[in-house]
Amino acid sequence: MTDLARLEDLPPDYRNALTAQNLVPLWPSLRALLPEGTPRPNTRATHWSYAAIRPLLLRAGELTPIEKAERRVLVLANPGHGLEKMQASAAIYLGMQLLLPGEWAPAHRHTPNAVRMVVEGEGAWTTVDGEKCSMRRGDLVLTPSGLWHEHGHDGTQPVIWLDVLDLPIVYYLEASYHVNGSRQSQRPGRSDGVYAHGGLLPTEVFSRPGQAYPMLRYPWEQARAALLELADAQPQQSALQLTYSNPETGGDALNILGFYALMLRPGQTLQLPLRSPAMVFHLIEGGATVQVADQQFRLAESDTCCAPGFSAVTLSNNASDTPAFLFMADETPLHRKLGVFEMRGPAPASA
Ligand code: GTQ
Repeated sequence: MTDLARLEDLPPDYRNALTAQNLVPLWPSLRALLPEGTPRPNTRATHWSYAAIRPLLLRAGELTPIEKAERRVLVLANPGHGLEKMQASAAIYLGMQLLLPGEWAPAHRHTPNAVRMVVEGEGAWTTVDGEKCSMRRGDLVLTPSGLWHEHGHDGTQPVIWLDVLDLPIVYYLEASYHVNGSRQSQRPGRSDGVYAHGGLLPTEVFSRPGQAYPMLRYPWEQARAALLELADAQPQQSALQLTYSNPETGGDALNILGFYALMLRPGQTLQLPLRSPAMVFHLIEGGATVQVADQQFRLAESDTCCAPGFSAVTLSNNASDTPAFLFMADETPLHRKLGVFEMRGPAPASA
């Protein structure tokens, strides 16, 4: 590939004349903008240990009252983007949020979509669009773009959850903002049992349900049971993965990021295909190793890691007698909608 001329190859008076007119020559930056063959992501494969996060988050609980934080969150920032950018990948934001007993994180709504993956503690809830969603370990709760949400805690121990937002991409689009609100009146959770049976869709006879986001809470006990049943029913199948979906449309649960629950059989190693979107892995149960290109992350329960797009990812269950359960988030819905989604190579064989 031909080396292109550099900025310094141009005479200073010419460069100054360009700058004065808000003009920039393309060719010195062309290779960086359009690298050969594959992108050169800033996103770096990164591992965040829950054992390291937890005491720092609890200390934040002592240092900063909820009234002074609104959301008491430590952001899992990718050093490849610069920590101050507070992003895990181009489109994914990750944060660990702490709510102490009796605390209330007040109602607001914002343009970025969020989900919560509950990590620890009992008794917290998130009210989304008036619907009270209880939060138990492994549950996924959606707070889609524009819907009011607030968090409360009636239990006795700290509650911690992982926030996954599409904040970086919405911010980049200059479309990120929030509106504060007052305490919502609460209806009991509607979605817990309503969509619990795959293929059987509750049907309104007299009116259309009309809700863009009909299911807001995905209980872990249902996802876990579904994975175990899938493993039983499909003994030959290597990739045991469920997509958190909108049960009315069958499409992704949210518009920008995708969310999945994955099970590794005892002793299983699963090589994922090379794909364009960046991914996040969070270990719900068991022990797993995530290999991203030449880096290896041994995840303990509640650990989180990320992989840039187009990287070779291999997941292994560290245990030979028990399954491992992972929560995954990725940028697939966004890439598909934008027409830049790619998957390279054949579907991998699995040990
Ligand atoms: O709980 O509403 O991690 O608004 C970042 C922004 C959590 C939340 C975050 C938020 C929230």
